[in-house]
Amino acid sequence: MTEFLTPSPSHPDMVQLLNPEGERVSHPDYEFSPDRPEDEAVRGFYRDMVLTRRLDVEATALQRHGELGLWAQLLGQEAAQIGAARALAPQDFVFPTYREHGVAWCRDVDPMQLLGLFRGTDQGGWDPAEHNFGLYTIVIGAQTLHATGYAMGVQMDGLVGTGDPTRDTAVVAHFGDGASSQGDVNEAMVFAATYNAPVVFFCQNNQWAISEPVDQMVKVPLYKRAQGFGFPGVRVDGNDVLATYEVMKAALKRAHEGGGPTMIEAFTYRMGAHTTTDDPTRYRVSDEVEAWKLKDPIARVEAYLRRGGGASSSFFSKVEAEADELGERLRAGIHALPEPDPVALFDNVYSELPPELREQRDGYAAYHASFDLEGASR
Ligand SMILES: Cc1ncc(C[n+]2csc(CCOP(=O)(O)OP(=O)(O)O)c2C)c(N)n1
Repeated sequence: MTEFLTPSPSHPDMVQLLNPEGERVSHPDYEFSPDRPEDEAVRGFYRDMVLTRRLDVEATALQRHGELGLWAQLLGQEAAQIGAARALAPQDFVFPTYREHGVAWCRDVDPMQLLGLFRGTDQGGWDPAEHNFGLYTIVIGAQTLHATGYAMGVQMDGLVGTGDPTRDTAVVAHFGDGASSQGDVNEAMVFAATYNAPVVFFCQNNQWAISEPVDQMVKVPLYKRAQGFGFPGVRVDGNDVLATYEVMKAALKRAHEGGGPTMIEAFTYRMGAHTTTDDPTRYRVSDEVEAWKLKDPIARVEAYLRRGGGASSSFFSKVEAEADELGERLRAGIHALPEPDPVALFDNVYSELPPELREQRDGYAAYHASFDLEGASR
């Protein structure tokens, strides 16, 4: 890969506040200043990341046992997501892609609802208005347009630049490095820039769009794209939860105050497969994965807390016990979910199904019923 796509940890263009060894480092423009005592905030981040990883590991195992149709792992991207989500104000609204399990966690979406979606028992079971968290989007990049439109609406409702921190509202669009090649993303950025919309474009550059490496798609660093649209772009170490939190906080503040859009490129790595249907050993070398393991987002926070005495060993055991409980809850909960109804695919799209789709639905229902008949006649 070319140098500009693989910044060194000390690269001035990449904001980092906690290095892979778990040591605090300084940056001229960003300082870690959480809204709680520092150690308490870091312990909170650690807990969020460990529980999110456990959800991911359990869901992956459940898919392997045939309990889920598919799972999109977030392994390695916990810091990018938790840092970004914990910086949000309650009234901010998030438009996710399909891998934002850490953001869902921070927005209080019950993990069982994520499992229901990937099991096919519902088509996105949470109420976006209740959580200020949209439904997962599989069509890559589509949600960036929704986010920009929503942000323009927020602006028209007078919820930007009021000076009231409980009212000023920002909107976040999550997307990946691959999605940045989509027309939708570029259109969303043009509109956001021209209307000065309060939107943060949060790109998790996890280096791969399924089997396509980022340097096959991108000829300038992603964060520099923003400049072309006329708003700031920042690259942050996406495996550093402290830095991600601060960079996101600054971008949200700018949006709240009426400063307009920002693009954040969280430089991270997808340590697992694209989804459970993918085999990454066919297109990437294990050396790369091993190198990124040394930058594990959770290990560096643990090292920091242990070294500096920010957490006792009983804290770590408590979080581990909580993760075990979560695992048990998910494994038990999956059996309580109903069998997916394949024909439900046609529900909730039109209030009245057009004749052509009704025909398709009936044909599909008859096809499924034929299996039951075969079974019965055996
Ligand atoms: C419009 C559209 N084109 C193609 C696909 C197939 N597809 C699914 S995921 C993906 C790659 C996405 O990569 P990236 O944006 O980097 O996100 P990541 O999965 O790495 O988080 C593609 C091409 C799709 N879902 N939607």
